[in-house]
Amino acid sequence: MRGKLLQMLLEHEGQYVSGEKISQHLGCSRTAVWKHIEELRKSGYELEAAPRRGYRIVYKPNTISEHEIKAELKTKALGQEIVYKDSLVTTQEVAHRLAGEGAIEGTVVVADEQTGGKGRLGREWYSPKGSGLWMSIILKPEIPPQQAPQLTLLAAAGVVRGIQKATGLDCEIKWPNDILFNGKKIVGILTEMQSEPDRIHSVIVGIGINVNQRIEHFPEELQQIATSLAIETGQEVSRTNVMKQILEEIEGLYYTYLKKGFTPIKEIWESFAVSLGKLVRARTIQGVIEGVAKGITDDGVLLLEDEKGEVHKIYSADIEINITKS
Ligand code: BT5
Repeated sequence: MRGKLLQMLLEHEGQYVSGEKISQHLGCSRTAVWKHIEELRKSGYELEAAPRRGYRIVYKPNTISEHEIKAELKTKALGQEIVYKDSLVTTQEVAHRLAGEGAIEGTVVVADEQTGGKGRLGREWYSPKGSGLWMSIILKPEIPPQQAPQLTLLAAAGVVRGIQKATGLDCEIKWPNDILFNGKKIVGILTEMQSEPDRIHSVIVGIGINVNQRIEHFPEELQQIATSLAIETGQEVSRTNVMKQILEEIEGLYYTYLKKGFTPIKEIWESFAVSLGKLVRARTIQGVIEGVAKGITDDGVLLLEDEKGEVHKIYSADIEINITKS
């Protein structure tokens, strides 16, 4: 009920909506409407009430509101189903469970805080309360499992575009999954899948975005390497808007991908890639390889050309840029 009321007020943002219209829409009494308005006020919304004119929103708190997002989101699938929780261990786990239970494609799990946010290879993702965007998108593409890494690159390109729209910041991508601003990590992406050898059940694209943290809010070990949208823009950023823009951009790229394949996505990705053409150091499980990043293959594999002109295919690694030859 409260959600429906909020959605109605948001759809008429800036205008008054009469108590009568609201009570008709919600199918409840005017007194019940007033009670729901009070509840919205308690959760941080500022609502103006004018005699004979009705109610209107004058201030929205910087929370992640599924109703706010849905009122503004222009997508067919992504985010049309949103599962929001104040706190989760990790949104990935919940998304995996929901995908297994038949959640529709595009379902997004989002939390205000993660107590056990996951990075790659068992690493931790720092996900404090109230300042970031921690979300997992469920996709069900009909592609062979070996092509799933392409979706990490697709998501990264969508995130860069979404951040550009929401804040004007031009971020860069460091292969495969880091999004950087001025060399500092602002977003991390973790793609996991549920599959059989020849068929994908679902791909869970986990995206963690530092939105409103200040530098002193990061643990010491991250202060030199991490940043947030608020630090870089110098102002508080609406998490709802960032989420909306990113979901719209990823969906646009995803439909292009399903129709035309990876080539157009690859071109967009390459236009944001920071490492291409540079001497980089790749730390893989097999060892360290240094070389010039030549590009990525159609499977999203990084190509490194070493001093001897030999080209190495890098499937998974951590990349260091701006290195001096060792
Ligand atoms: C990643 O791993 O960058 C993937 C992060 C994915 C997080 C999202 S949030 C929603 C969803 N639910 C989850 O539980 N996870 C996903 P990786 O490339 O392994 O980078 C991890 C490393 O980044 C850590 O070892 C730290 O050095 C650094 N790091 C941790 N938290 C960070 C933060 N908030 N901002 C910047 N860097 C961070």
